[in-house]
Amino acid sequence: APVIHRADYRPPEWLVPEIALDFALSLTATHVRADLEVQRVGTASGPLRLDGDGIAAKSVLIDGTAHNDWYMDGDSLIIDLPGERHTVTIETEINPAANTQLSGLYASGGMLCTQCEAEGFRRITFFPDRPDVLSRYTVRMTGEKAAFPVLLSNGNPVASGDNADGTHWAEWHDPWPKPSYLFALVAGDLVASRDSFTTRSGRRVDLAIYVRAGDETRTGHAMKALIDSMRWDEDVYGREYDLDLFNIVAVADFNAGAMENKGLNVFNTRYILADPETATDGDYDAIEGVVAHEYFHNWSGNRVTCRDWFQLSLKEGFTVLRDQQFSADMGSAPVKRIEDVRILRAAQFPEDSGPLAHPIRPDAYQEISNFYTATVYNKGAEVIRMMTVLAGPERFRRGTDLYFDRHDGEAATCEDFVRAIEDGAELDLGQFRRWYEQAGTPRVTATLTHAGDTATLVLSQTVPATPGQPDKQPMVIPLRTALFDRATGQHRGEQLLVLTEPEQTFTFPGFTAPPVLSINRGFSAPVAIDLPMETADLVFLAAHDDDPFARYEAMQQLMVRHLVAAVSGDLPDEARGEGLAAIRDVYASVLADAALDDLMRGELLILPGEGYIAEQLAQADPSRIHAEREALKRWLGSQLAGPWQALHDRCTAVPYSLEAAARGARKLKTQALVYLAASDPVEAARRAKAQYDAADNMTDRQGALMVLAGIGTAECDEARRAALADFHARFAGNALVIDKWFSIQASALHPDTLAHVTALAAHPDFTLTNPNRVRALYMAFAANPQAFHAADGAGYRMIADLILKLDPINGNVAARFVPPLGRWRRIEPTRAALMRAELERIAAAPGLSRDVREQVSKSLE
Ligand code: HT7
Ligand code: ZN
Repeated sequence: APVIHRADYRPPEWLVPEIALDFALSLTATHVRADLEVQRVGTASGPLRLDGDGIAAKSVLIDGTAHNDWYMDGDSLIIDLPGERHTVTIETEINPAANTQLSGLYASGGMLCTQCEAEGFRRITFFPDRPDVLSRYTVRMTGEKAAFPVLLSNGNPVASGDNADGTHWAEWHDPWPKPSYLFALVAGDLVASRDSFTTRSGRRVDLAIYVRAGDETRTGHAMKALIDSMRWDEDVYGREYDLDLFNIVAVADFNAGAMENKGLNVFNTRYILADPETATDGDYDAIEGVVAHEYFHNWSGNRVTCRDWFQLSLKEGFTVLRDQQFSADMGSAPVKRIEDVRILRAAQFPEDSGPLAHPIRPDAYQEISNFYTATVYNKGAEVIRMMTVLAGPERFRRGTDLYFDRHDGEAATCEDFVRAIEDGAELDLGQFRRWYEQAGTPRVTATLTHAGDTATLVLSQTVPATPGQPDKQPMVIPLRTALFDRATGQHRGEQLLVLTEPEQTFTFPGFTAPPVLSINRGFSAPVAIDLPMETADLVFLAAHDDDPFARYEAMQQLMVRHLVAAVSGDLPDEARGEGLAAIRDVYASVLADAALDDLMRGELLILPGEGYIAEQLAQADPSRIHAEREALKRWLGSQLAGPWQALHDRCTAVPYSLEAAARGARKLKTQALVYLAASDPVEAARRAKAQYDAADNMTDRQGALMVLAGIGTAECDEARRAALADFHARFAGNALVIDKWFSIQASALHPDTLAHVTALAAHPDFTLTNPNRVRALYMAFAANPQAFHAADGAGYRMIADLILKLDPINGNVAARFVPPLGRWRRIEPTRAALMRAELERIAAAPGLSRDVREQVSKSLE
């Protein structure tokens, strides 16, 4: 496949200021007529090039007359045009029901909907399908009134009517010029939940969430999130909504989470529908975050869009930061920060250290869909967050105001964003730009020494080599730092240390005794810190640090160090005993600390993930990591059995509500079961069954089922099977909950998980055509280390088989399963060979999608 390079960007030679689309809708044969007002740019002399993908032109008219002066160049339609402005009319016919890729116009449960980002519009009609061509859209849809009573597109409805033949039509107009990736159309039998929001300048905005009949009772949380987001974006970023209506549609078949089409966001049902019986607290949080994210794109993405897809992080990194800040303001900011860092470490750090590593602004791609990554999204957000750390909130806001003012209505670049922050916040970001250029997670080594009354901190940094980038330059790394006085348990104020050189020394006078270093507080920079620290000092920070993230981090470090030493065979019995005791004592004090709220307590009591432990090792043995982590869990379960049981009892008494205290209790309730299950499965199964049977909400029910599903003890098997059967029967027909049923089993600790997943793939409820169901079973499985890394390679084979089977159906989703196999270089040699062999088997298959081919070939390089 051709490689597209950022350096090759050329501005368009033709613009399309206006487009009128006319759809004659049908599930199997939708007829599309597109009228493009095209305009030559300056003195450009080339022909008009229109992108297409899998479509054929039934007719081409130029200025109203049939024309033969066009030809196909691969998938592109090329027209030689004599003048400066013309009207080009093209007719195409598409089959939405056959569109299993879910890109372009497709059918989902009898409705029609679109997904155009990144390059789906060219599957509907021929067009310069690139984000720097902005057009005003007028859209007319005609369809059977019975099948498609609701007809929606971007902007405002302008006219509608009935025809004598049982069809009806509607016309929509979007006043805001937009790139084709933000076009949307929805036609179906849907009902709306409605509300309204009045903007700060007094504009009343009608809000509607369209769902299938019966689901409208589960839209309240999404609607609240939308209204909260609209208010928050006015308050925090000064951004007001700009149309008279804002529509959301929930669709069951969707490749991603949601899509920010102008005025018509389309959502995966998973990020809209919730009620206490069917959605967990985590689901509620995800809905709030995704609704906000898509809404915030109205400014960061739509009003200011991207010049080209290499600039994707311009809208995604910034919008992720904005949704993270919003969720922090809506709930617990420290807990949100810890969760976001956990996601970054679990999803992005491995990307940065693997064969698919790329900068947040990539330099080249074959298939852009493969670049909707944790790097572009989550590391992109961290990079802009560092600007907020360097500038402070007021100056940063001046920068974003300038950015929106300067580039409103434009297709901008990451460089435009950085320059606006520099100018608005009065900040020099010269060297900082390397964060956009260099891939890889920087490593900072910190050494603290003490002599006389001075503490000296030496910081050095390295950025690891990544594919195509063997040599790296030093980064700007802002590290919020504090030095604690052991005697008082206090520090004298936090300092921001900005590391810019390969090595720098900072001195701190006035310490008569060696202080304890707390560094990268709040995770102010997305780096790994190497800091040789005494266990006692980590215990000190875990107990005393006033920065909640740093406290969490001290606990994580305590456990990571112990586990890394244990799996490396580097832990003599005595040290193992001391390490375990220290961890137990810190756990005991966290369990007993009355000053902690339960949501935060829950964070402090989370064991480091197996993937994160593996990241610390040059080559990991997943079975050793799993065994050692389970051993630690068992130790904590047995040593603290009484406190865990007391905690479970206390939290069980808290009634259901969405308040933080009740949510904290639910989080801890299942955590207590997890630790108990490791040490006393029979008692844990008894408690889990009781929790399951008494559950009046999905958080408790799912937590209990997850624990039961993981217990392999024979005497608990009947309870495990009964609960799984009950869950399936109770929620039959509710697709989102049946997804949970699949993923609970695929992520279970149970020793027979691989066989269970094989059986589940043949279950009548399983289908490869619904991405949520595929992810529920197989993403959960690929993220389950002991099952995926089965010593005989059966887990790798299962994922490779899936990729090969799914690829012809949906290459975009299939490609998402390659990265777990692509980590082979960081796994012990026997498994690495098995993983590589599966990648080679995929690579040898004929007719692979561009998506899978790019990921597999890079993973083998
Ligand atoms: N901007 C949206 C991206 C998206 C997407 C990308 C590739 C394939 C399917 C897709 N659906 C939505 C989502 C977002 O970041 O808001
Ligand atoms: Zn986004």
